[in-house]
Amino acid sequence: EAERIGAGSALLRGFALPSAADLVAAVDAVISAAPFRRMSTPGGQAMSVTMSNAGALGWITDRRGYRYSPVDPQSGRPWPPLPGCVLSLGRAAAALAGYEDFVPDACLINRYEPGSRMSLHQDRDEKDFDAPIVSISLGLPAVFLFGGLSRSERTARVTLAHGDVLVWGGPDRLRFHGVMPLGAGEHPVTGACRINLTLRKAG
Ligand code: MD3
Ligand code: FE
Repeated sequence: EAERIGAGSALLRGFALPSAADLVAAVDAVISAAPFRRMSTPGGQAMSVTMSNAGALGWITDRRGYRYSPVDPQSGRPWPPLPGCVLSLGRAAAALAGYEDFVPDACLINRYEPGSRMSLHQDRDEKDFDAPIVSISLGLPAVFLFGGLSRSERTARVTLAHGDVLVWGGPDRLRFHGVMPLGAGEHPVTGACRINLTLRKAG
């Protein structure tokens, strides 16, 4: 059932489908307290994806750099708590992929509109690279790119659809990865966008 896409990774197609309605409602609740916003890279480029966070720590970027923050810089308040349905789904997915005691403290919420993309990067802002990252895709499909441990290695692509869950850990944790520009469309659950949740142990 789990597709291995690297030695430490698994693609669980449709794993989030039974809880998709709960997940979307949980995202809506988080966003009402901490709205999606467009952040800028340290170089000053606005990202095309809009973002928010839930959990003890949230990923942010601005002129001062990429980092995790316990407070939403837009409100000065802590990020909304990690929703229970997100946490339980993420822990179940991690366990299926062989990571039995995944305790995430951060959930980055990415919102893609048609044309939004994420260029090839590594996730290196977390303290502990031994913990996996769990990604939950909702809404419109996207073409996900995953490469190797150096930027120049060739990339493979996989389409991530509504309800798909990816677990990345072990030797795959530092692979370069990105998302191709989202195509236009309308999804019955999310409308004209894709939402990606990534659960991490950041601190
Ligand atoms: C592979 N998000 O937020 S999730 C990110 O679909 C990010 O929004 C993408 O890359 C998205 O940083 C991809 C899948 C993912 C997440 C983390 C990884 C794949 C990964 C870390 C290492 C290798
Ligand atoms: Fe990433």
